[in-house]
Amino acid sequence: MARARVLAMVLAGGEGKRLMPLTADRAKPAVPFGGIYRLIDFVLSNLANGGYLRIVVLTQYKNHSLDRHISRTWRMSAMLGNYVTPVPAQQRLGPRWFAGSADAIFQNLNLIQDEDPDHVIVFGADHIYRMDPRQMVEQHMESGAAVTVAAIRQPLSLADQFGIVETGPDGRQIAAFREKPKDAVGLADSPDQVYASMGNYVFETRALIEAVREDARNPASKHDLGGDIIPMLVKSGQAQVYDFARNEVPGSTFRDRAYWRDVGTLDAYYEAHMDLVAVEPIFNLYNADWPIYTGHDPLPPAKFVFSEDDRMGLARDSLVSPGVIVAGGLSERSVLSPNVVLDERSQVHDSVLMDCVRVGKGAVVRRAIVDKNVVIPEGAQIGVDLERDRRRFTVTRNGIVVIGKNQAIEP
Ligand code: ADQ
Repeated sequence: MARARVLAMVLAGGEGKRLMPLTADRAKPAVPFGGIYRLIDFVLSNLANGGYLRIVVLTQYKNHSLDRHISRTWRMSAMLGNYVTPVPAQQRLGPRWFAGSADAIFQNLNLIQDEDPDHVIVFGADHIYRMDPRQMVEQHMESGAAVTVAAIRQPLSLADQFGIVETGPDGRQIAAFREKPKDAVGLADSPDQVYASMGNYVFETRALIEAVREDARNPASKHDLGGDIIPMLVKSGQAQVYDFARNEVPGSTFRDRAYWRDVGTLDAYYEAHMDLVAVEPIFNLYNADWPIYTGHDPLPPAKFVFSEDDRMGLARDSLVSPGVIVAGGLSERSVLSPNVVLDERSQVHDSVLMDCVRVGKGAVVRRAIVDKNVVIPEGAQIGVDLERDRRRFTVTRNGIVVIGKNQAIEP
């Protein structure tokens, strides 16, 4: 039997309002993560490792850095017809942006028709996880469903952030699907949890085309996959669930098996970083059997300069990227992105520093996310007096201080 033809569409048009100020001038999938990655690298690596190498990335807001990253890093050999192509909202159907994710697909139906695949993978672009998508596609093909929705158990308290799945007696057929309900109830076998859609779908091509066309004709629709298309297919009994807990990725350890983080809020983004620096990482970047691909300028190795008088010049429980210079400073439980400099006697604890951040002499940074190019002046204190920080920076519900890209800080 010939191998099924599969096209992958990655939805990368999300605005990411809840990640402000990190999304002030970049699309959410382009937000840097883990020192050297961007959020979109995780889904693209999962697809590429699974052998799905025909990928269109649907972009929209502030797509400059996203487009640049994709065309630089994900430029794949055109041999064998492989590609990863960013497709910006082109307003082909009149002067309007995409209304929702279903509209983004509707406006790009020509791409599906050109490729003529049997199945279309539609994955979100802003989650941290490892997944072998082949296992989901296999289940989808065996079942003959119009759509298969990947799902994972999440805390009941987060139910209003997700599409919530209820399954029928066989545990596979989706009996009900509600997008971000305020009144969800827990699972029978685990009352504190719900079964949440991961925003990753596999569609039978004809069913997808028909569904988005029908949706486009409906003036009452918000043209959203989770809010409109999936409920429509559930109603007609054509939707199945894929249980992410069953997914097995080569090289995954017990702790990071079935790990999935929606980093839609600043606190979740911060916590996902702390999962990386945990001594026994909860999400393991060092799995060579399922690499996460990314790209960077050629940079020199990280350098540590010891300062004899106060025994600094080191990093503990930290991820340290190329180009970093720890010049007599100290990093603990932190992620240092390329070209970060920690000056003499500076201290960085439990923080995420993005490219080219410089921490001046004797400055202290605690529980903070510091975006690109920020210079922390000599002796400054960040995350020490939250009342003061609130007047000059963003401070999250969990007390994480967030400093936007290029923001100037008074000495
Ligand atoms: P949300 O993430 O809130 O919930 P949405 O804002 O539509 O839904 O984003 C889904 C994906 O589509 C994201 O990757 C986003 O970047 C992208 N996107 C959004 N609008 C787009 C557009 N117009 N063009 C291109 N891309 C666009 C979704 C599901 C829930 C599920 C969660 C899991 O709707 O059911 O539980 O994902 O995080």
